[in-house]
Amino acid sequence: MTQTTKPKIIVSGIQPTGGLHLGNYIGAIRNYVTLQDEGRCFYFLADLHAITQPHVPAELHAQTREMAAALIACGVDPDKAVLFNQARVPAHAELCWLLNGTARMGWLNRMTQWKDKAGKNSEGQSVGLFTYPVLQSADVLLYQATHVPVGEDQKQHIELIRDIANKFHHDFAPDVFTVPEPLIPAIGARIMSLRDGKAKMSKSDPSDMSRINLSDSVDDIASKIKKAKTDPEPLPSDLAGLEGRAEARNLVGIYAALAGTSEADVLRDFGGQGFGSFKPALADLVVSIFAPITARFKELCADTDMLDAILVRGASRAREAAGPTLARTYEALGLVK
Ligand code: AQP
Repeated sequence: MTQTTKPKIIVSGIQPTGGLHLGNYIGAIRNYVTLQDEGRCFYFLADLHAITQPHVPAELHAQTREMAAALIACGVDPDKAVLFNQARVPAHAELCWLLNGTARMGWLNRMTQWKDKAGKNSEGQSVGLFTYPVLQSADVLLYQATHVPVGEDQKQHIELIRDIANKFHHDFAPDVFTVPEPLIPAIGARIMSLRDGKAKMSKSDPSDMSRINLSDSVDDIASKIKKAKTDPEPLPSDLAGLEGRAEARNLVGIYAALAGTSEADVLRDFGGQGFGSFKPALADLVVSIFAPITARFKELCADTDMLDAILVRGASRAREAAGPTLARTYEALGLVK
């Protein structure tokens, strides 16, 4: 089915494997909020993905609820978007299994996230970590998504979703799924660690100093930015001067993304100045955006009944929306008539 004839359907998820951080916010969640007024949105807490790595069962439910609070605090409106956790919608796991017959080992083997996470110990990883992108395909294809807002790290997985949908159409039946497009922000698509300009800012980084969390205090944010790794040179006046300076480029990119301006404009304002003056300005900007969200997040976290009710209602809406695609997939595979 061509997308031009269809209204926008937007689907994306976030793992409740830790707190929401600045990379998630700039790379994906800000976009979730904007897109709510542009189409039908399904935003989910990827708790089924979270169990592909070691986790503490007693903590997962609370973390899922907290991530729901974080999304709402950022501006996701559960009356506009369908907000739910995957585990309450069994169609995700079901469609994942059905698509396992179409996904190819070679495709999954090429995924850089798999290679990065498995490292030298691929034999010791869970099968779920390997087939993680097939579950992602199910997440997106179930709802006939036209667009998937994600950070740059997920671009390869969206390509894989497209490959799986196209192969399924070729092998079994046309037009069962919509082939989705990624929506990746022009600025801030890959926010890097504050400790290493070559590593992605991530919830799973063992160093808390590598990221700014939604739960951080104003002092934490100022201190993390003050201690962020940089080099001794002042900021250059143009983009060419950031060549080979990954940490400086990352901080300039964060500033530009949050100020809604370009990296070139940031350098026009701060070029020639040292990090001693740039870092406090960046910290003030981050605090001005995160502090109100953090305050709201803390209020929401206190109301667990309300958060559970939102997730139960979201799951019921998601189950209803997922039903027809799941049924068509069973039929196309010859499993039911
Ligand atoms: N550093 C980032 N810059 C821009 N976007 C990012 N995203 C994640 N990190 C960055 C985007 O946020 C959404 C949720 O992704 P996730 O739940 O996989 O987030 P994470 O922080 O990367 O989580 P983990 O558990 O720590 O996973 P790994 O180990 O993969 O890093 C996605 O849209 C993602 O693109």
